[in-house]
Parts: sequence; C-alpha cells; structure tokens
Amino acid sequence: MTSTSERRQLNEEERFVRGQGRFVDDLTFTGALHVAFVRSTYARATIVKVDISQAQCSPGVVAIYQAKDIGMLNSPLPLLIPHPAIISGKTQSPLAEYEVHYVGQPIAMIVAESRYDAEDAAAWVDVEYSPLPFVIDLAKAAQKEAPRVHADMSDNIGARFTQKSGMLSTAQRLADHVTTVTVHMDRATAAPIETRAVAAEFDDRTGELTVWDTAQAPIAVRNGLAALLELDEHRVRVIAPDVGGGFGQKLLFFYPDELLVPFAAMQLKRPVKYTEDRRENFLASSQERTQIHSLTLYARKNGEILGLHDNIQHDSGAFMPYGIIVAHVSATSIAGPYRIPHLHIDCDVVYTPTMPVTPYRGCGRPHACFAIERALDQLALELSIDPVEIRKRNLIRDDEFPYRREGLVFQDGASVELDSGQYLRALDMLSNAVNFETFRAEQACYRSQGRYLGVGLACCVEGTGIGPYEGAIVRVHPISGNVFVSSGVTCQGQDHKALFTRIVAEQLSVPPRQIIVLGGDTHAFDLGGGTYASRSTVVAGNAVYLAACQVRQEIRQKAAAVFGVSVEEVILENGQVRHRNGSLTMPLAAVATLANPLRYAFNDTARIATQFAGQHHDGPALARDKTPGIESRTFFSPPRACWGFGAHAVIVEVDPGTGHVTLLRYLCIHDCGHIINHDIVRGQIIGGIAQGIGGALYESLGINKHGEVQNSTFSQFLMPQTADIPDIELMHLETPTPLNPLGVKGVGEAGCIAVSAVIASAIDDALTPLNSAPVRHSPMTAPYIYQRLKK
Ligand code: MCN
Repeated sequence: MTSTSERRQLNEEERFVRGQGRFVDDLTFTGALHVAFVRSTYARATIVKVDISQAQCSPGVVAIYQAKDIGMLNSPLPLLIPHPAIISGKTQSPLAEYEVHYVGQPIAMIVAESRYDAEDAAAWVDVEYSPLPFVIDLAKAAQKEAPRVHADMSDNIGARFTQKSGMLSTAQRLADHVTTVTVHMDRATAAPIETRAVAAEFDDRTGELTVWDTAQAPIAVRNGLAALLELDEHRVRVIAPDVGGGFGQKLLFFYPDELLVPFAAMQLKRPVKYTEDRRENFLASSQERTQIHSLTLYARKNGEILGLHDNIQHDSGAFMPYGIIVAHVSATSIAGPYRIPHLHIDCDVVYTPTMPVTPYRGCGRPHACFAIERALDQLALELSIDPVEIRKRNLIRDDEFPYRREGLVFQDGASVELDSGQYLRALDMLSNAVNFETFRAEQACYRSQGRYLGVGLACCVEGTGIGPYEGAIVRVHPISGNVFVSSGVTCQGQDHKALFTRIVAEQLSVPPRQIIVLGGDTHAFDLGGGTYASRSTVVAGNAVYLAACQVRQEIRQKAAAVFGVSVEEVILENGQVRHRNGSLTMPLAAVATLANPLRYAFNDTARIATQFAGQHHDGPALARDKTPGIESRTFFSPPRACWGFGAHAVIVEVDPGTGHVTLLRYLCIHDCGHIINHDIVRGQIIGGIAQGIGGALYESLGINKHGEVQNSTFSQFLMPQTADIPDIELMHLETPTPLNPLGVKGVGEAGCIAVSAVIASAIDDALTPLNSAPVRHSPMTAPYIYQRLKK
C-alpha cells in the first residue's frame, strides 16, 4: 500500500480535487474565434438547400464553412482500422453536402467572435431537407429489404465475418443438451465529465500549427492533421492537456471538428476554439453497445460445454471510422474464461442512421459477457446444476495455460491465447466471500416476508495490452539530476504520472518528486499509439521500465569507472550511487553530470562531479565523454495480448411492485497480473464497476424512431448516483503474465465488463419464486423488470 505522503508525491488526484486541472476549455487565447456547428435534425434526408444569408449578417460572424467551401478537405475521413471482412467501409466527410446520415451530423461550421455569436448565427442557417425512408432498429435495419443508410449499397451490412475455433459439428454431435438464448444490449454513451474540445493556433510566420485536443491519442491526431492539412509532421504539435475522462470517446482521429477547427485557424490566422456542449456530446460524440446475440451452447449432461455458436448483429451507426473493431472484440471474447473447444461465431456489422459507433470502455466485451453468462445461467437451470458449480466445471484450469483458441484471431492479428491465470482459485475466493450457504438461508427468510433478494455470479476476461508498440525516454538531467520520463500515451484520469513514477523510482531509487513525467504532447514524444484498449501499463509501462533499466545500468557503469570498482559492486539507493560497502558515494545527479562539458560549478552536484571526474580512476576519461546526461529511448512491442480475469458477485433486492433493483452487496475479485499501483488499480476497477452499474440499470440513449436522442441532458439521461453504488468488496489475485518483463496485464476496462451479466443473474435468482421471464436485455431498467414480472 502507498503511504499518504508518497501518494501525495505520486498521484495527480489532489490537484484535480482542488480544481487545479487545466483542460482545453480553460485555455484562453488572445483574439480567439469560436465555433458552433449547424447539425442535421434528420436521420436520413437529402439536403435540398442550405441558406446562410441571414446567418452571414448575424453579429460577430467571421466565416461560415459549408462542404463546398473546403474543397478536397471534405473527402471522407480515413478508415482508421481496415479489415478484410469489411464489405463497404463508410466514413463520413467533415461536412454533409448532399445527404445526411444521422441526427447531429455537421452540415456547416460557423466561426464568430464569441460562442454566443456563433450559436446565434447557427440558428439562422436554414437547411431544407427532403426526408428519406429509414429504420433505426438494428434487427430491422439488418433485413435485406430495409431502407438503406447508404444509397450505393444493396443492404445495410457493412461487414460480415465468421470466427471459428475447432469444429462446431463435433460439439453438435456429442452434445446431450442444447441451450439457446437471445440477448440485446442498448445504445449507451461514455458521458465523460469534460465534453470533447479542440483549440488551434497557427503561426503564419513559421507555418506551425498547435492544436490542443481532448485526445486519447494525440500522435494519431497529429499524423492525421499533417496528412490532411498537407503540413510537415514537425510543424504540427498536438497537445492533450488534462482530459476529464475519455472512456474511448476521445480516441483516434475522426471527429469533423478535430480537422475543421485547425483548418479554420490556418485560414483565418486567428486562434479558434470549440467545446462541445452536453447535448452535442450526447448527439454527436461516439456511442456503443447496441448488439443482439443469439447464442447456443452445446453441452454434456454434467454441464461440460463442448461448443458455442453465436450469431451477432452489431450496430455500427451510420459510418465505421474504426472498421469492425467493437464487433471483432465481442466475437473473440465471447467464450470468456471457459474451456470451450468448438466455437463458431457469425457476425453482421450493420449500418443504422445513428451516430457512428466506436469503442466505449469495455469495447464489445460487456455485450459478449452478458450473452455467454446469461446462456451459462440458463444451462445451469436446465441441467439443475448450481451456477457456481457449472462455472467451475468449465473454467480453464491453471495447468491449461497458455490456452489457445486455435483459429480465433484477436484484434492485434495474433491468435487468441489466454496466457495465464488462476480462475478456479479466484472463483473459490469469491464464493467464500459471498458465503452462499448463509445467503440462501437469509434469502428464504426474506422471501417469507415478501422480500425478493437474489445472488448473481459472472466471470469475464479482458485481452489487454495490444501493440504494436509504445516507446519511452528516460533521461537523467545533467544539471539537476531530475529524471524526465516521456511517452506517447496520454491520461484521461488513469494517472500515468503515478504509474511511470513508480516504475522509474523503483529502478533508479530516486524520490518521486525528482521524477517528471511528460506526456500528451507530440513534441515530448511522437511515436506510438495512445491510451486505449487497456494498454498503457503493458505497452508504455514496459517501455518505461526497459528504458529505466538501461539508464540504471549506465549509471552503474559510469560510477564503477569513477570508483574503480566492478559494476556489480555499485548500488543505487535513495538518490545516491554508492559502493556496496558504503565507502564511496555520489549523488545520482553527479553521475549524470560527469560527462557534461558545460558543467559549471553552479551547485554542489557539479562541484562533486568535478572532483570525482578529476580525482578518481577513470574520471578524466569520462570527462572526455561529451554526451551530457544519461538517457535511454526504448520501445516495447508485446508479442500478443495478455488476459486479465475477473469474477463478480452481487446481491440485489428487487421490488416486484415497481421492478426497481437495489444493489445490497457487490464483490469482485480481479487479476491483472503484477499490480504496479494498488490505489490506481482499485480506483480503476471501482470506477469501471460504477460505470457498469450505470449501463446495467439505467443508461440507455433514448433514440426514438426518428433517430433523435430524447434524453440528451443529464437531467434526462439517468446515471447512477453515489447512493446507487454499494461499497465494492474488492479482492486481488496477481498472476504475472510471462508476456512482458513487468508481468503486468491491463485493467482500465476490466471493472465494467461483467456488471450487466452479474446483475441479470442476481435479478433472475431473486425473482425465481415469481416465475418472471429471465432477463435478456440490458439495461435492466425498472420498467423492463416490471414487464418481465408480468410475463
Ligand atoms: N495499473 C497498475 N497495474 C497493472 C495494471 C494497471 O498499476 N497491472 C494501473 C496503472 O497505474 C494505470 C491504470 O491502472 O495508470 C490503468 O492501466 P491500463 O489498464 O494500462 O489502462 P490505460 O492506462 O491504457 O487506460 C485506458 C483504459 C481504457 S481503455 C479506458 S476506456 C478507460 C480506462 O482506462 N478510460 C478511463 N480507465 C479510465 N479511467 C478514467 N479515470 N478515465 C477514463 O477515461
């Protein structure tokens, strides 16, 4: 555990709690212009006419851009993650010109002296539409005869793929029992506290563009901007300052505003700024989750699962900027932590005239977990096997790792191979903590009083830490001896500062306050992917670790030369480098200063270094070394994903009169390999569970049949409040992965994955005496549960 004082030095939380964050909207620019967008009010329509004459006369308006004003820049944005399964990969152009494909799609951009002026002018733009037929519903949109989202396609299927492992026909032949469930998950949104924002400034004299963006991957934004605005990469700098939550919504580069705001800054030669309002965030920032699974399990009488067939319909929204990534993750996660030898997954990725879908924390996994766990509960019920027991019979055993699902290809192109874990031990620990026997006695007692309590159980896995690579620079400064760490990942609340500080502090034995972590700035580090897919700890963390190891080795070599001892005899301790018998000691800073030819005796460090360099063994030789400081720039490329594991249990009470669900106890055991920072991991899992509870019980974007989001404010979009989240009883197992030097697996999305599944399981258990229809839908809102009861 971290002490309070160490936590203060390590963590960023105090700065945020004190309101000292610095977000894009906090930045002020002299002479800045502000942006508002004219957005489609139709889901599908042709644009007959856009009349901007009134808007042009509106006070403060500096420019109005329509598609025709931006020329080639209005081409469809790049498809960022191509895949051979894509039949027709549609991406949107920055501004709609002839047709609109979802409510909220940008049609024109107003740039004005103030946001008020821009919004007023936007209201004056008169767009004439000619409505086209469409359906919002996923299952209907998937039908051959459904109205098409894209006129040049013969149906709405944007991609179709099959993933297979083993031979399903073998399972079908051997099975004694077959269970099919169909489950549905609704559209949700990340709802970060800070909405998306972008500001840009162009220096006409140097041709340099600086962009401040709430981006999770500033390097990708930099690369995209350089290519599309035809600027040399080194002339584009993208900075992600403090970012108030991303959850996938601020990921790679595809939002029109990310391109158009910098473009306007270049055109108008004034800083330009845009911050989404909350309604725009609900309408036009990416969404996720809508999927339908028809999942069949083939099993023996004893509950052993032989095969799984899943038919997935995935709602892609109107475009697929990231290709099929969400659907792909669902398909490759569907078997969860279970030993299922024969898998066959068919998936249709379907266009609907709604906001494009891109990964939202969990990225396809909560849906997959909901489907397999619902099916497993159904199988247990049908075979009269206890839900804990059926899971025990199918969980992958310790001696079966690495467990390869031959033929199933993960998102990084490698085969799905669960590297390590102690799934059965975790389930035992969870079962003991729940104490099922005691609960069953209590449950019976409550039932006799007309109260319906239930317990649920669900397990999940998360393939984390995908490549291709991340890099890091660790540098001991030759004057101060401070250690600078830079990387290509950026932080939206995960506190990578504390993460990297801990890794470097352990290697170099320097106090945390001497470690300065830089990130979120393409001028600090400009090669790498960014923060997504729970990969920063695995990929960037190991790059930092390897760089720190190299720096440590160089420090020891230099000190050994000066001391005239062997490298093995040199140790690093409390910011000092010393001979192991304690006779010779130098501050770390002095070692870094040894080879600094510009080492003026400004401070003690330089004086000590001068003395050592002059007087000791190889000091003169070191003084001839003209490379100041000690630095390593290292990359880490994981061989494949490493898999975290979680088992969740929950005790709920359901009010049969209203369908309202109250969570009484929530328990989770999680394994993300070696834990670097317990406080952060705890925060990540609890935050993920809280987000999952929102998704399980309340949060659904109320997209009506016109394609309009009906609950686009926080007073309408229900999120869990503090009182809705019980104390989370969290336990850890640490099974290090063999796939990276730190033995770490990612954890950032883990908390949310099993929540819908476990709550559904508990609701069914609670309502058993009332013969309600089993839960097949998430979120499980009170009206939904009430209807199941009536059925
Ligand atoms: N950690 C650790 N030991 C491990 C694994 C992780 O100490 N074995 C800690 C690290 O300190 C790290 C944190 O856990 O800072 C998260 O690590 P990781 O799993 O590598 O996830 P990333 O840093 O790559 O963050 C991305 C992940 C994703 S994909 C989403 S979505 C998400 C999430 O993180 N969005 C978040 N957590 C979030 N948390 C906040 N507050 N805000 C978001 O937007």
